[in-house]
Amino acid sequence: MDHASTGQKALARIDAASDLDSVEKLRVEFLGKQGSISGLLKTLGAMSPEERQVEGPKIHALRESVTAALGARKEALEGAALEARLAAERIDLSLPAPQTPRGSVHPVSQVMDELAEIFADMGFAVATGPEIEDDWHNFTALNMPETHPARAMHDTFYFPDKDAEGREMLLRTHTSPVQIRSMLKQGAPLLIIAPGRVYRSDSDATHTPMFHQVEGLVIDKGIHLGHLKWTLETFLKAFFEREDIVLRLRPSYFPFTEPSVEVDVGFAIENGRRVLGGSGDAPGHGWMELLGSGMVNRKVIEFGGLDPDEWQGFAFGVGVDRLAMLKYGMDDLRAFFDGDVRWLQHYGFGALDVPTLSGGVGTPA
Ligand code: 2NL
Repeated sequence: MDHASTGQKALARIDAASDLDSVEKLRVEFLGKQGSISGLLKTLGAMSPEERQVEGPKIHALRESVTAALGARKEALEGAALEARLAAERIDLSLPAPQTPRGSVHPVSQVMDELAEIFADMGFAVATGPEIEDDWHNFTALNMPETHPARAMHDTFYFPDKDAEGREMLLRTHTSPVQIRSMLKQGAPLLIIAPGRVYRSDSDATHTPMFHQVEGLVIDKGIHLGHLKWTLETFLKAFFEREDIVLRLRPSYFPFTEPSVEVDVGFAIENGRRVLGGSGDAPGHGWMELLGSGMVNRKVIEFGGLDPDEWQGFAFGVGVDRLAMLKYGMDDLRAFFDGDVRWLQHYGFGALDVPTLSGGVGTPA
């Protein structure tokens, strides 16, 4: 048997192997259980001691040289593969970093923050409460009797089951129940705003079944309509960032206030858009109904656990979505709740924006 020529052939084939798969196949062919060199090793057992002494070292040397060649070839191929990968994967550190998607603050959240800030400057605290209410806190305590039309099924979302006290359960139709709860819990004097989500079974171009409201309540001794007017005027001037905001108070009716006052704000038309400011009676100007308010009805003060001969108060309510539209020039209410990120990219606010900084341009006439 010519081991030298077997070895030369094996080494030549190993050197010619062009990938790791081929190297592995050769390893199996030579050194595997059924491999040719393994076969040679097995023949040693059948030899005479003399023969084995001659053949043994040759076969072992052959196995060692083939093993070494396989290892060297494998290492060389792996090295080449790594080189190729490094060359292909080179990182260009001068390329701009990929954009990180950036979120933004929804205009409704922004306006709620602005309102909290403005009213905090006047001494108001922010009060919150449940969105699932009972009909006593939502209606009865607000002097809205069983027969009041707002209680009707077509305006209010009722739950199928009553609570433990047998009260109808519903999605609050305004944030007034929060203020009733605050009166009962904290007593008087009281200065609070109650911002939040409210629900009415209503859906068209200008009404969504969920919308946002902020109500304000002041209870103290000797509170009168003058306090109401000053507070709303100061709030609206700060919110719209204009000193020339003019209010018009009109008599109205709400069950929870007496007297009740509808508040209009004067506007001008500039570049086809309604912009708040100036008297609504000036030529080319008009009045826009903005919020409802009034002196808290004596019965409501009693429902809040207070003596109406000792404590008086005023209250108001305004739509937050409407305020946002007016200040920031948005004209479609439904877009507020579509969840289209393009709308938010356009109208949304940076997390670090100062809440009172106005970018308002008015709303279409
Ligand atoms: C509107 C009218 C208003 C109130 C809300 C109120 C709350 C309590 C007592 C008395 Cl606890 N009143 N809230 C008062 C007047 C008007 O909202 O048109 N909102 C959009």
